[in-house]
Amino acid sequence: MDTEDRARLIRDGDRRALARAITLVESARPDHRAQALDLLAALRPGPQALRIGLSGTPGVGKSTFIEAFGLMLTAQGLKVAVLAVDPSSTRSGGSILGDKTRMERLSREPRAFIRPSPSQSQLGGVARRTREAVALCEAAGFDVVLIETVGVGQSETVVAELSDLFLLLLAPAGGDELQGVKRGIMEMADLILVNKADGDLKPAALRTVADYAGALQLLRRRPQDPAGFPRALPVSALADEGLTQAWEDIQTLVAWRKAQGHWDRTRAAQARHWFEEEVRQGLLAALSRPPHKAVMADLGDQVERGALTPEAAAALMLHRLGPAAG
Ligand SMILES: Nc1nc2c(ncn2[C@@H]2O[C@H](COP(=O)(O)OP(=O)(O)O)[C@@H](O)[C@H]2O)c(=O)[nH]1
Ligand SMILES: [Mg+2]
Repeated sequence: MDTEDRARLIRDGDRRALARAITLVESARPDHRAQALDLLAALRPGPQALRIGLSGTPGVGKSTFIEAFGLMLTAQGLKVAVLAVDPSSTRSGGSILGDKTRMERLSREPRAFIRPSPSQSQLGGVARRTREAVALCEAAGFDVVLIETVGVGQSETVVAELSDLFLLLLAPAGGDELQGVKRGIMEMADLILVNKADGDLKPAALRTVADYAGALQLLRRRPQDPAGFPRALPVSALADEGLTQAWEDIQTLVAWRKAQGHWDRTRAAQARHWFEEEVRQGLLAALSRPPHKAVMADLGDQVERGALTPEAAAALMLHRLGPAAG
């Protein structure tokens, strides 16, 4: 099948074609890579989805939230795609696969598309391919793309670079501590959702919301926020409570950011970021492929023998990569 056929099927919303295209962008084979680049280029410019990043530690209720939130959106007639950046997927064998059965109702919904995390060992690799999967979902006309990640520190930063909006899902705290959420992660959040605000946990959830609301006020004001944001609110994914409020807040933020030009500026800065990241990763990959791999090995040997200093050998290598690089 050629690029134009693939692109047309994806634009028409053919789910099989979309799934196959995501497999294509995840492939490391050079011929697949070339086809993937052609396809991504053929699909631009296209419609934009609202890309929502969602992070939280295991057990906080991400899958339950995505199912409830996704069903709320599809019930409104919106098309929702769910992707995952899961740095542990190689170890766990792809946890969202298990989640797909957990998100059973959403996966049966014709307006929803759920894609398990690609199995790659490197967070950087997973993230780059996920970014391309997001682009494919946008081209396929999804209104909302939810990008889930397990909170392990680094992956939130990556997901934030993929998203228009970043949601942090937390559980009610037992004591008065802020659950060890790192300041850097709090600073990325647009909405902090304290989940499990139901039953016995409700009072603790409301206290936690108040704690985080206070903590958010102490953070430096960000230019991309209207008054009152970022904010914390209680939700219950299980009881389907607070989700409408969360969606309203999201829409308020989006409308404001679009009107103020932040939306376009952020997307432009993200595009630049991913361009630079691709180049960095490409250079790194080139070092472990012919012809550079052998030169690296040879120079390394010389450094070991003391025939060259590390810095002199590095200068030689960089000069080989391109006279300006050194
Ligand atoms: N009480 C309560 N339990 C919840 C809620 N959301 C999720 N859970 C439960 O928390 C556990 C972990 O949920 P899951 O969605 O798998 O969390 P994930 O690991 O973040 O994807 C499950 O037993 C859920 O039933 C909620 O809103 N209220
Ligand atoms: Mg889960």
